[in-house]
Amino acid sequence: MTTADDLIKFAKKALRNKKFIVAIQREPYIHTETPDGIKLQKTAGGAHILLDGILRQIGGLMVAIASGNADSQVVDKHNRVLVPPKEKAYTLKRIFLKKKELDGFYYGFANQTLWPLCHAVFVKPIFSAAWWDMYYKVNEKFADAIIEELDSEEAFVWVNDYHLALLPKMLKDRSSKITIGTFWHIPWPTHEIFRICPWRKELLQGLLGSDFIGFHRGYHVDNFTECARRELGVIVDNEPRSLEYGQSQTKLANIPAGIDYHEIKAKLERHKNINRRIFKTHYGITTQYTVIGVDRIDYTKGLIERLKIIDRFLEKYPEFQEKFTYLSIGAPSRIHIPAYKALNREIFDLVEKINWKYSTSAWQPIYFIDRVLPRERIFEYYRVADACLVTSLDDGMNLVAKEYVICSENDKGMLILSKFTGAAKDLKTAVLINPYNIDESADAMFSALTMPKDERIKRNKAMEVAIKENNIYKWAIDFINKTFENL
Ligand code: GDG
Repeated sequence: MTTADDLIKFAKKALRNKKFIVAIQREPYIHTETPDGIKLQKTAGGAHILLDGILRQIGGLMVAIASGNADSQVVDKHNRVLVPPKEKAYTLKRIFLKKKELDGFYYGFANQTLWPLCHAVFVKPIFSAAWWDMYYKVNEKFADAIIEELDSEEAFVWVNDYHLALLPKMLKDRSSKITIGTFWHIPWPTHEIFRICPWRKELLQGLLGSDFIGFHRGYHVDNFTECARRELGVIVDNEPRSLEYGQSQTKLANIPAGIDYHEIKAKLERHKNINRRIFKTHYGITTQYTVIGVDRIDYTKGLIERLKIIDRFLEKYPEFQEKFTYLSIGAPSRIHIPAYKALNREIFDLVEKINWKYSTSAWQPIYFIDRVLPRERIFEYYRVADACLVTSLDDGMNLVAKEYVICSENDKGMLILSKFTGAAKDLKTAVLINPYNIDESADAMFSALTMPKDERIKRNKAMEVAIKENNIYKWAIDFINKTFENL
């Protein structure tokens, strides 16, 4: 199994004489004003938490957008601050955006154009020239911030995700001393979908500034290749996959992201006395079965379908009424976007409807907690929940699925996982569902909750081995290796 030490040793060798820079939209630490002074908070979420874990091990620089209301008060004149406060393991360089820039770049182009364009969930992307201009401008700000940090030395820049598709080319155009690896954390659509985007060529050209582009799954690699071939006429080499475009060569591969197995296990060790009473203490839940869901509140996560599955499950298996609770931890996300506002309302209405349909004076089937909880708390809930429901309609990977498997006890928990997550390819022994098929998914929930202990242990062990082997450190090593291969 690959460890943090392996990554440190590997990075020291591979990145010798090179500055390590991570470019990512979201910062993992924010500074906020409180009555007791400025406090530091860790933000919730996916990709930036993975990259924080890596930077804490090997050091370097992270460039990200400032989002805390006291962020500007703690940075130096180059907008830098050392994080985390005790370890001071790496430098966080913040980019400060005006509201108009954030609106166009983040709430506009990134999350109302690219996000729905890349996820097959039938939400129409919105194309706005004003948003595109802001997206371009903010990508340039990232390029400026990175170039400002470079002197004569060479650098390796790890670009993250759909917010920064133009950055690789912008960097390559300005410096020949930068090697760029880009990881695209969300799906890449088929050409039939991608071709509707007015800026499709610019997006592809931007990304092809990378020496390497990583995706979670092979079909994302294939879709990207097909888009680049049909839009830009790139020459495709398949062994290994690389695209030749003008003078540039970009390698592509799928490198499914892992999680920090050790960090989570160590955190759990400190909470090993937790038992099911935690649900009673925190929410008054006393039922025999508790099923958990943990997500950003996003239409890609299939939250409406999930509620319908629970409704159908209680209808079809009435013996579970009063014995079953679904606890949903839903972190509010992108709340300024109309589609997300509507989703929140729809969830609220459906929860109320289902609770009204089944509840008795002593029981309600659904608890929906719409706020961000501390990470440790989520791990405690994972540990004791009887099942975890992941119902994404399309998802690059889904880290929650992996976290749940390693936190839950092998003989008790069971993951019910949408086939449409990248994680489903790594966690083949989960109970796999098509979340659009409500009836079958309700049956799957029944079989997960009533599964014989032996089978449960066997399935969980197989998943645990896969997660342990393909952990975050292996992912990072593979990513860096692929970027420098044949250079
Ligand atoms: C993108 C891609 C890909 C959730 N609620 C709270 C909280 N979380 C944490 C979970 C998990 C993370 O957020 C969510 O990760 P996902 O992978 O499920 O989803 P996205 O945010 O959509 O991430 C995705 C990922 O990038 C990485 O490549 O897997 O496909 O869409 O870690 O535990 N954390 C805390 N409080 C909460 O309330 N602290």
